[in-house]
Amino acid sequence: MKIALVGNQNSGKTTLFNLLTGMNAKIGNWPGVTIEKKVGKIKGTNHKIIDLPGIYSLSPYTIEEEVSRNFVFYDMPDVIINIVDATSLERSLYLTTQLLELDCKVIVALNMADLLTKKGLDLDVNALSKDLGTKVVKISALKETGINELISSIDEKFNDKKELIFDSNIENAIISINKILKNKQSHKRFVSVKLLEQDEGFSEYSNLKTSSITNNLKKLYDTDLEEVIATQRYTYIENIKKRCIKKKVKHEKVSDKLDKIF
Ligand SMILES: Nc1nc2c(ncn2[C@@H]2O[C@H](COP(=O)(O)OP(=O)(O)O)[C@@H](O)[C@H]2O)c(=O)[nH]1
Ligand SMILES: [Mg+2]
Repeated sequence: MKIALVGNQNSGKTTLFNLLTGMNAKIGNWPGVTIEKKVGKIKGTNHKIIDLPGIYSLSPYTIEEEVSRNFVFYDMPDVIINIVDATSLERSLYLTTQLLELDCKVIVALNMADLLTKKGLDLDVNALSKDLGTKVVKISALKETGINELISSIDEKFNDKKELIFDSNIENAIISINKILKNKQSHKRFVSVKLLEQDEGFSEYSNLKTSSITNNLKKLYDTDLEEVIATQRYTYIENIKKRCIKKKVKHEKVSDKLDKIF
């Protein structure tokens, strides 16, 4: 199987990649750019794993985002491991909502689990997994916890993936565009959203009919559709956060209080 490791910068991608592969990686560059490409094999399996450049979204604002998105879109990995810094869920889930729109199995690896308690946070993995409709595993790449569960989840089947549902105007436009796209087109939902966002990287999929759907939808909002869609992603993430993150009440030790005073 071909596994893509996708996540924000500093989410622990390199640490996890090295741990999974045991440092047996082939290091090169992505074609045409001086961005490091690392490919290895997950220890004890036949799964090939590719470390993708650190990114915050699948929108083409940086070369890293372009490389990563081309890979997940065109190279068709069997599984995406989306590594997420569990201590900054809000920033990370934006990318997750986009990855879930692809026709690809996504496993969310909640990394830095060891820091949650220190930060007085608790994360409800089951609630998050239910919300996203996909496998969520708490791990610490540094402390090497949760790694076996992560590896074995690669072979698990879980088909109840839930994409975020936009407002009904947008959802109806997605349905209309889906009908126009070629039957064998992969990642239909992702492509439809990109056409509504008028993302230039996907203009080859647009035609008069899809443009007219996009233009009609645009008239319903004051701001551009890319912004409307982004805002709805953030609202969705905000709601997930409320359900899944629990702040623990901190019982400060006397010594901690003294530390603050002096
Ligand atoms: N506490 C803690 N630190 C981690 C964990 N995973 C990675 N780190 C640290 O986070 C920093 C960024 O990790 P790195 O693997 O370079 O992230 P990358 O930019 O996504 O490749 C490094 O200092 C790592 O040691 C973890 O599970 N727990
Ligand atoms: Mg790295």
